[in-house]
Amino acid sequence: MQRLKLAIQKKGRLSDESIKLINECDISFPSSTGKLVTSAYDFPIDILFLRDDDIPDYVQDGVADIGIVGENVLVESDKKVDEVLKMGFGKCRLSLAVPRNMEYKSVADLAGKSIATSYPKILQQFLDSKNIKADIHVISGSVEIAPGIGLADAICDIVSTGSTLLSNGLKEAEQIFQSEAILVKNKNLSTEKNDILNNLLFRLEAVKRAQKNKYILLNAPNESLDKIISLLPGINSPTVQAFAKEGWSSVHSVITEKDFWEKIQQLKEAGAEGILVMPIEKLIY
Ligand code: PRT
Ligand code: ZN
Repeated sequence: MQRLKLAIQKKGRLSDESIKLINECDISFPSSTGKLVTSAYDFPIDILFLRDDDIPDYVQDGVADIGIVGENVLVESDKKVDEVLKMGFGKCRLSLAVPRNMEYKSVADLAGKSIATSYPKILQQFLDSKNIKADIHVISGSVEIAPGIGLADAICDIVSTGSTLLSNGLKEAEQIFQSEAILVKNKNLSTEKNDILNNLLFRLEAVKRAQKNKYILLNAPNESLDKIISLLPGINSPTVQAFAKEGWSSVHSVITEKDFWEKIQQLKEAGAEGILVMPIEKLIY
């Protein structure tokens, strides 16, 4: 039987979340043996631990069948792979930043300037789209120090909280690309490997959906049941059970994290009591 080869980052910002998500799909493998490849015990996948920059290349060439990588790295690499699923972690943006004391009104202020970056392709595309000509200096790390040491007038780098820019005397001027971790696959997977991938996706989607939803259990006075049910669409409709105490019912449903606190407030105002909210492990429609 074939096994699907999944590439994840060996050590870095995407490693822990990638491993956590795989484990939450009830797929386990020996932890940090220092090996480059390891086999899952209970699912037909082998896991390859790689540098993130190598993942698009390995997936394109079929050394790995699928991989989890930042969209920033994927787009910059320009490799031919299929995008399968956004993973919901590793969120960041690629931004242009300039010295704090530089007057910056628009991207036109960067014309003729030098910009240091590790993302020359994405930056060039952005500048072309704005019809701006600038000098791109490719450097592989510590991009944020370039203006301070006189290497460049501006930088284009990954920003998450913005504190690295701040501590290097820079300010964010333009956000040019939004990124998160993404699952990619080789374009020519065998039918058997595609079946394993679909099985994995089924689990991943159930876990991701569960993370976005909560199970809610509450007591409702019968006279408010209609109002409370209208607030709780559930997967189909909420489950309502008669309560031992006369005139009351127990209501079970699923609510999304998005409008969670607003919903709880509305439910309380409608007369709900004893509201219990619980995490969901898997959610399958
Ligand atoms: O060794 P390897 O090559 O595998 O790892 P790496 O050092 O190239 O990458 P790593 O682990 O730093 O990042 C992996 C991926 O995480 C990136 O490709 C992004 O998709 C994503 N990611 C999410 C980030 C950040 N957030 C992030 N904040 N990647 C880098 N940063 C850096 C950024 O370069 C800057 O130095 O963090 C700093 C900015 O952070 P703030 O919070 O101060 O704004
Ligand atoms: Zn890297």
